[in-house]
Amino acid sequence: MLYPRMSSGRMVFDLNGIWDFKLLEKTGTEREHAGLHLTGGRAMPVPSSYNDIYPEKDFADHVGEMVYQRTFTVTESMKKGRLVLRFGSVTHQAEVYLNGKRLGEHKGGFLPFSFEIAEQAVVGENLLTVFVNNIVDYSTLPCGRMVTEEFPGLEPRTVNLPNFDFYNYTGIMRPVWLYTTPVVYIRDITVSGKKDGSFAWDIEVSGEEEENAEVQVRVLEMNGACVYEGSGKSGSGKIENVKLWSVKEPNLYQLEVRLKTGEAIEDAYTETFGFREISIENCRILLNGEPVYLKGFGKHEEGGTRGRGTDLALMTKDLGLLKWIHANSFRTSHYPNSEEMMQLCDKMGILVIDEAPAVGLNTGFTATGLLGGNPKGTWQTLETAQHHREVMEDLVARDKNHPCVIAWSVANEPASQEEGAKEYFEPLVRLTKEKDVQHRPVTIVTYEGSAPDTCKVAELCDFLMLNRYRGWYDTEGNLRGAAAKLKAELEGFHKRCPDKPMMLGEYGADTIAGLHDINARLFTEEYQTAFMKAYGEVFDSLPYITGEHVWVFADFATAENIKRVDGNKKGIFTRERRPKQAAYFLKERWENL
Ligand code: GCB
Repeated sequence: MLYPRMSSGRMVFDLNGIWDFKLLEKTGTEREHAGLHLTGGRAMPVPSSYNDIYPEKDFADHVGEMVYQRTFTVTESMKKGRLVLRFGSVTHQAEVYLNGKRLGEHKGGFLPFSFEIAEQAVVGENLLTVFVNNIVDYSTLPCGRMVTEEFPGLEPRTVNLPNFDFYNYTGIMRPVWLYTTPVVYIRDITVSGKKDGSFAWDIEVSGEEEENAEVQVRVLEMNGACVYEGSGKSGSGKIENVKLWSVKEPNLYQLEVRLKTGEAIEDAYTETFGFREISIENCRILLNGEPVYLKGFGKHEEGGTRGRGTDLALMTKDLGLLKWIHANSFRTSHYPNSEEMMQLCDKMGILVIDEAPAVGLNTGFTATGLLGGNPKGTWQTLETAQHHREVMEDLVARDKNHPCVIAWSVANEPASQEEGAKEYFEPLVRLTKEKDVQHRPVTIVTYEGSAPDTCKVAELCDFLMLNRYRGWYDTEGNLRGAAAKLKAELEGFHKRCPDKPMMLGEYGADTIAGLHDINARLFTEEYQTAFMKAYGEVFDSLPYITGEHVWVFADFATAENIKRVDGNKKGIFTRERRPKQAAYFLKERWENL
């Protein structure tokens, strides 16, 4: 799905700003009032998570539905071609109405969706109403559970328990746009470049008389110089002396696409891409033929007040800090990040492991600890398979052209040791590879419960990504023992899959900024540094380790839980992006790696 951009064939209108907002007491209600102006609504910024905008706890932690509303104006000329209403993401489900008429719905909180509205929109003022639902259950991604809470003397009530620790931020969290295209238009562009300068494009054209439309393409350097001209809906070419995209020199190119019927230019769109190759050979991930050791983090897209709402300043600052600490990569844990973030990573030379919002796929486990198992089994209980397929397709469709994306992560910490895991993931891995013309490596990030002799998915992965918390959730305070356990597990996986690159996807210790001790005690900055050092020594002793992603880039908000002191504090930076002591240790380690 193309990002909304202005061109000679397209206009883009910004629907961000202050909307009207109200929580709904009951889900599925108020639809009959969708065509009326909200009364008693509160001001709500878009894009933003709604939760931290006002001070009341019940407001922030509301489970169920809420309604967002605004008006916008449409002119006669905007209705001449296609008029598209596009949401960057609405978390987790949206049902959209225009002037009281239902346009449709979308499930899944971290990918874009759109509606064609030229027919429903009127010239003049239009009323847009969006019902948003934040419930996570065994059919959604991420997963959660509905449980009935019972206390003496109180009416039972249903509560929603996410199966993940990050706070369940909700709302219209990414930009909303209205854009126009001609009736015959560029529906999609796929473009990729290789390290020898060759490249291929594939343009999907839709609309009236699409068979008569001709496509012209040009490849431009970022300074605007044209280095290639060609034509056809699909084709390939080669550029001499191509400047490759890399971490140090993230050179980008643009594919300018023009759609003509007869002499008239109908539609035009310019897509950014890069020339680079990702491959795997002898336990190594190669970027442009050279081994690359991945240094970086699992990273949430969040901060104070705006929650997970798109914030260009914060995103750019985060990537600046990644460069400062000599990281070269991160994983978009545990959901696709915004399109703007992917654009920034292309520009700044950051390698991205692009993760689906598939976290919590483990019915025997919750964010607060073991549930005591589920006799039926995770893969016999979850109803996510079809939705997971749609999400993988949409994720690849959205991010396929980004040179920064070097791999796909299909899920984080599923019940990969349970019977049925292989059968669940095999078709998903296959589908992801089929949909990606670059055939990027695919992984499934696994947890401690999935050991070298029990994991059912290791062979499905192109590289292994393991999350380990030895020295924190077990062996706590005992880094000597933790390092020994870690090393034995890594050796076990290497023995099982001797040709696969292996990296840590998470390891970390909660650390209260400013808490110090003469000895490296739990929760102190000294312990976090000692923890990073102990893990680093293990990695350095095993030549087949191909990367280290620390958990986590910055402290982040979680649901309330006695294991979390005002959120998850495993950040190497605080939530305000100030470095903890371990940041200086990692900066030095990574500079020299
Ligand atoms: C994990 C999860 C991550 C949590 C982390 C923790 O294994 O993948 O989402 O935040 O552990 O700190 O417990």
